[in-house]
Amino acid sequence: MTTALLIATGIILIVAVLALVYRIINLVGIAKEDSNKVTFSNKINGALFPILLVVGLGLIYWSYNDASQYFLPEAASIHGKETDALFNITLGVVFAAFVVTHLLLFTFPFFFQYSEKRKADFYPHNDKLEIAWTAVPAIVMAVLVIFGWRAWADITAPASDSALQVELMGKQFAWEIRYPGKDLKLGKYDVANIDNTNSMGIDFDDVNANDDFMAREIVLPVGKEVELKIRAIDVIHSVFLPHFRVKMDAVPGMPTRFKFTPSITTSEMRTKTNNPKFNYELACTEVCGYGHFGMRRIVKIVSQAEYDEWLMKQKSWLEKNPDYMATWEAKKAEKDAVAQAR
Ligand SMILES: [Cu+2]
Repeated sequence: MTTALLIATGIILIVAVLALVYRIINLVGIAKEDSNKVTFSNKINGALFPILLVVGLGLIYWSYNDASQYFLPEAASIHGKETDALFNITLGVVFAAFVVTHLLLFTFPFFFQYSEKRKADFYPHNDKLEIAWTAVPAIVMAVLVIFGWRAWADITAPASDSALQVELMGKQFAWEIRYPGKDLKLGKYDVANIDNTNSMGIDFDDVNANDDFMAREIVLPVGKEVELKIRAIDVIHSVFLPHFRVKMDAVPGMPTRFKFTPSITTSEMRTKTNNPKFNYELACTEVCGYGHFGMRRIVKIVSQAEYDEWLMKQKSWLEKNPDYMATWEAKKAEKDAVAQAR
């Protein structure tokens, strides 16, 4: 055992000494060479830069092209076209700057690679140049921000009085949808009224609520301004209507809103996308719990005539729950009794 260990240690030592000798011979060889001599690797490295530039730009083109199949179709709302234009302009400006800087960055090492005939210039400072490359991007960015801010101010401005109001309530894990009835006014609600039947907590003390109805899907007439009144009852959800470029958080205890005007009907979009099964959708875009994926509702954009027809068929919540008002009155009487006893 001891002999075997000694032999192994000896072999390792001999190999280590041989490796060291080889390394020393190598280093002596390098030291002997003329340090100013430019080797062929100078040219190879110089050429690799433009090659990398072409390959890199080619890969960018490929990845954009390959991903484009997943891009959303054209915006189906009026403000959506504006936000898309802002996005594309910003992308264009940033991409142009990216291409110009990378063309310079990757071609300079090729054109200005080391040459014995040339001497490097020392250029430490230039005020005008520094002012220019600080001011130009600052101005461009400021213009982009101002246009974006103006668009956002327009989009989030209060809806007009004639806007169609629709209420969306997020809960784990579904969307509840409420429409005003013929009076075009949504009734009040109170979370204290929420029970197994009255899932949105509609307050029937408010007469405006009497003809309100709940829908399984969102149906909207094309070209009509819609005001979404958004709330949540448990955790933060988020109203996402990607085709209309709408995204607004649904926050418990803090109602939010969003207005938009759909501009392309579902059937027109089916033709445009060449997909007869195409549907607009409402999704939750807040990871709100284990059933988050199920928070999807179909959105139908139809002509005014089709919308009117759909509206005629809808039954108010009270019509669908005829016994509810008796319960409501009983509950109210109970509440009043408790209040009086105090
Ligand atoms: Cu959610």
